[in-house]
Amino acid sequence: NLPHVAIVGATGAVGVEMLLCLEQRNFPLGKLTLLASARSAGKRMTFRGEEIEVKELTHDSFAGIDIALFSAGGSISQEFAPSAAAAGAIVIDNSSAFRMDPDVPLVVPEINPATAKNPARGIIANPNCTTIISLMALAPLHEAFGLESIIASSYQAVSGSGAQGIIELEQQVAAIVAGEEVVSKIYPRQIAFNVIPQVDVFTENGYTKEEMKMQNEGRKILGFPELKVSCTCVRVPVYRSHSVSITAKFSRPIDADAARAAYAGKPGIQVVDDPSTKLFPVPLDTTGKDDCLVGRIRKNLVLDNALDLWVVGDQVRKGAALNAVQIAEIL
Ligand code: 2RA
Repeated sequence: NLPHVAIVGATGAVGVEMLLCLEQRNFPLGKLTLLASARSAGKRMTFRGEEIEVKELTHDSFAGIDIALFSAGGSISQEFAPSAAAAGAIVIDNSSAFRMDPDVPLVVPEINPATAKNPARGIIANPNCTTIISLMALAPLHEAFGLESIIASSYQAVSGSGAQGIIELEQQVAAIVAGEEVVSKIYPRQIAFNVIPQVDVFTENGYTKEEMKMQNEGRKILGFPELKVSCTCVRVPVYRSHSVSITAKFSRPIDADAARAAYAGKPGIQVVDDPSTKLFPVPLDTTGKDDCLVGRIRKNLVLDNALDLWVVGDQVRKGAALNAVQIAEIL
């Protein structure tokens, strides 16, 4: 008997992509239930040629559900994930609500798949998109050369703020072209033709929550509490893919050729790197695609045993929806 799957937050940017991934990957499911806020209930979405009506999320929505994919924000996950688990579902939560809970596995299927088995609380957490995309490029190198530290700057798409982020960028560009007033609702400054060095709120050490996720989640996923990370997360006027510029220091000597060799055969990551032909990854290459792309691989000029690289990935897909569906495939 095939599993009954639910998507919580089905009408959001990630929820829509989860449905697409389930369909495109021909996920073996018997029934699909779509859940969202009262505001979205009643909408109809298409899955495998069949129209499905979105139902309002309640604590009683999970009877008979085997796997519940959540992507409706941290507070919805905090409130409803325990009810879903209590009803017998395994929850795969895309929010940050449970990621650092010691009883909740934090999983990137290409890196630590075994941790997804038999989750103690019936909840598995999907890591932050910037962390997933960065680790897709770093995990193969960690395995071969022993990662010690990461210094990174991210260039994050507006889709990271959900559908509203995309709308804000579009509306601002249109206003500028029309010579009209530019309105910023979800960002502290204008995002069109600008970059904003703030993603999520600032914490007491001067880093934002988003920047600390790279360290905290990276340590947990790699099972490596000593990993050192310093990160600057920047919002850029790009629709869907995040890019990350990384300086990684290793305990063993490394060079570009050795790094390229370490990627050979690794799933989910492809090397796109030939500066002589202007070949390097850009956000437009990865949008809508499964794989992350890594390029600009070169020895760092300041630190020993260090490598600089540039990795790009679709933050809605591999950064969220696809990673969650791949965890469901493990189950
Ligand atoms: C962002 N990584 O880009 C966060 C959440 N998706 O806003």
